Amino acid sequence: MTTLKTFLAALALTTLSATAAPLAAQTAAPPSPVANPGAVQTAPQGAAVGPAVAAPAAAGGLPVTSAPAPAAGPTAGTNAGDTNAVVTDAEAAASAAKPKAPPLVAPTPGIGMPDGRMGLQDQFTEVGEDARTFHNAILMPIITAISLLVLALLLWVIARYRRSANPIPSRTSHNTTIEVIWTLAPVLLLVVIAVPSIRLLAKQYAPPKADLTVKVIGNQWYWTYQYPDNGDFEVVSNMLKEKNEVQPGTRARTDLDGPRLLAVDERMVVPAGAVVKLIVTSNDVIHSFAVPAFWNKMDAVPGRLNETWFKVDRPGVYFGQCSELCGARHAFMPIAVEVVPPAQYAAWVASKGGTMPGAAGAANPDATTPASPATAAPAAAGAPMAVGAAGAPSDPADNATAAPAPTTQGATANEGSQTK
Ligand SMILES: [Cu+2]
Repeated sequence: MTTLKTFLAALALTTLSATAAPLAAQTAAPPSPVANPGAVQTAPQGAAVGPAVAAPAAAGGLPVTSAPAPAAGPTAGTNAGDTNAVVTDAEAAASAAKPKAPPLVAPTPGIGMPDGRMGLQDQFTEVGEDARTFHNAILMPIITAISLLVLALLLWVIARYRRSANPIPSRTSHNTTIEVIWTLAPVLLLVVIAVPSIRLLAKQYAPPKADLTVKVIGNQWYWTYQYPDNGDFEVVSNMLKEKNEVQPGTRARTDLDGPRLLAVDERMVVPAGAVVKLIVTSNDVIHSFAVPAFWNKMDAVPGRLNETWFKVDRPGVYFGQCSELCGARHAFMPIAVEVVPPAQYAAWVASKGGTMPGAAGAANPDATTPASPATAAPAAAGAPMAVGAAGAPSDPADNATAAPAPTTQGATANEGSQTK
């Protein structure tokens, strides 16, 4: 156990040294004496995060995510799962044997992806349905009618008032009746459009109480998804390349993964029928999280938490793309959301080293509330050790270790899931 902690601390410090002061790396060199305070210090931070530490206290596992720097890129992110296992207070062997992930859900052609048809994609959220109806039944007919009316008027003027047919032009400059009509008609039309438009807008920004919160983070050029309600594990999602683009033996895209340029190695998985709250932010530049079949499009802005939501009842895979020009590989950071039955979601969470809230874990996937009381336990356990560590003069390693913590904290401290 102590060896594991030492190893973890060394790992954390080495990772950090890439971004933090080089001094940190030097301090990490003497193995146990310095490394241990580092390990001790990461623990209370994890405790401060809350739900991340809390649930496992009861469950026996301890997936603390404070160790890896989430901003450090795909490799660090991918390691997160393993590192979590190492931190576990229970036997390392037990956590090493994570349950296998449930099989991939195969995408349905034409659903949740473009398929050559004109118009909007089929919608799978209530907001999407409303928006699609609004577009197809109200906006398009009005736009078409106005365009045809203007075209007809133009043609009529061109034909009727051409010079050969109308040698002496009228000198009329005012006509009160027609002026009132062409002022009032557009106003009325806009009012008619405004009513369903504002209703739809309000619906998008008035989410029901969330069953699950996922923090979506844009990176150049991939997405990470954090699950604060399920032990705060993180999934790093990269586009899958074609078979002829990768080294032999490397995973390439198959039809089971999805269409070319949309398939990813790790999907965002959510339970069907649950209200999923997305907290959208970015690590570097502005991205945009967009899934057309859900009617979701939300900017991912560094330093800002944007919120959107969806609730999808139909299990399946739905694809989207980054929709804000974000750099060289903007076109190659697709989004894949896999909606699965709740039981399969639980299996997936377990395969990622996460935890389901509550004993049954089915009725309410929102972990925050049940987890919160447990937060006290690790904090209390960690406190004396933390004091001991703090008693030692703070060295550069302290600062270095503290640096990455805020990144994970943002995901868990949302009020919506706490009030649940
Ligand atoms: Cu982007």
